[in-house]
Amino acid sequence: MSARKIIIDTDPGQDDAVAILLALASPEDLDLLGITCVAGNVPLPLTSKNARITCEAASRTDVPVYAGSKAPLARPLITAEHVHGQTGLDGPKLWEPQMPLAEGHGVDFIIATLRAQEPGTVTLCTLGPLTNIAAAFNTAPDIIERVQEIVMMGGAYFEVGNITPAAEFNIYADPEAAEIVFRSGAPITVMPLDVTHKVLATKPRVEAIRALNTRVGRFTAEMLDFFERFDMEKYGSEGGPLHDPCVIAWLLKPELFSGRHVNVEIETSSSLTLGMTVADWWGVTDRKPNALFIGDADADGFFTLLTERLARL
Ligand SMILES: [Ca+2]
Repeated sequence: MSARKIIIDTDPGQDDAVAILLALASPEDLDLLGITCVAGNVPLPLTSKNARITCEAASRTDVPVYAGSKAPLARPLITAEHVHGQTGLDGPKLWEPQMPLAEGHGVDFIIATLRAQEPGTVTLCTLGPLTNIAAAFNTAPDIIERVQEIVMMGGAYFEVGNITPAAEFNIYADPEAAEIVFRSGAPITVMPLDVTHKVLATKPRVEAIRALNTRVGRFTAEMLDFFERFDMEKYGSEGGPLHDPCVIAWLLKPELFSGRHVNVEIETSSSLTLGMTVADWWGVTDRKPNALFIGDADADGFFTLLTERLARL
């Protein structure tokens, strides 16, 4: 089987960077056509810089990195420096990337790629707010049916929220974009907080990555050293949740995960619950399922996969 073609849409973010590295470490499984950046964890100039730093850390400057949307569709930008640090990638010593941004807008790259490739052969991996994907669907509705699948980190049901009591950051940051994507009809797999909060970068797991004793191993461990502080203080958990790499791990080893096909609607108006992913987990409505909503993961299997793959870089 040939490698599955993917575009990673992202707002790095330490966990985004780990997801990108995992994809770059898996060329026989995943053909990374390009990376499109969006404002999210930090503003666009930083996310588009951090994506290039990550590619350079893996010596993969051949992957085109595009800047995309600098603000949500209909709202002011909110960011999460309180989680990720001022750079978005706090932890390792960072450098000014040498590789330039690819020319053109990330949204145009998504549209052009979906039109150029055979229908049903490109998967969109979304690791940040859904602004770029919704903008592409709005501008070029013909591409929606050409999408093989959207695999996203976003939302929550049992874990409810992390940026507000009711909402997960990626959905809350651009709920109108999320609504467009969930109503698009494209096949969607969701990695909500319900699963990512089970995939914790505990000390022994981080030390196993550091012990690879490679540039990528040290870079990753130093990011995770910083990243875990916030969640350990906030939740008292054993380590930071590796949200975004779940998206890539699912493409590599879906047997590590389990979930349900359910209906997911996005709250876009209530000030109290804005950005909530209203997932019909218990099937109490007759609303049509529109997403595979993941609920559980084999965390040890996930970290074994991640560590083995990072060792290749
Ligand atoms: Ca992210």
